[in-house]
Amino acid sequence: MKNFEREIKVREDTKRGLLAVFEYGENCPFEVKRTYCIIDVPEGVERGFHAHKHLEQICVCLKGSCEFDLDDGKQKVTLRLDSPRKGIYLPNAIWHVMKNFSKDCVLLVLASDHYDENDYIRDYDEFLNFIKDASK
Ligand code: T46
Repeated sequence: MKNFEREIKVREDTKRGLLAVFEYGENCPFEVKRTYCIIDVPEGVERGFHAHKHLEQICVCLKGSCEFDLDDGKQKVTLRLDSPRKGIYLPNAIWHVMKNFSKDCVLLVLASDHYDENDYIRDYDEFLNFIKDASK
């Protein structure tokens, strides 16, 4: 299983607070074409349930916490995000579910490309076939 966890570069002092940096070639392996935020997720709601054909993303909880179930078709892992110092690098072809959002969770996502619904695989069996075809 790949290592999805990434350390986010922060500049912090007690007088002025924290500044988190995402920099292409440093801690972000792609040029960012889109960013979006997920906030105010009601208790118990789970999101995701898809994989991307090509898209790469970095996910960071700027506030609060949430968990990611990650599945590469062979192995599964659950990672918790609870600090702006920690990120998840989400490459393509990883089935992901986001869950256990805290009430105050602000999830920031940096994406390598524009929004394209055709890049989503929203059916798990289709995802497994995609993985199989990609490894041929
Ligand atoms: C992902 C995880 C981590 C847009 O119109 N533009 C956008 O940039 C995005 C991200 C979504 N949308 C639309 C598509 C849906 O009608 O917003 C609606 C909600 O999207 P979705 O149900 O895909 O949201 P999540 O939270 O399940 O997944 C999101 C991203 O869509 C996805 O790429 O990897 O966060």
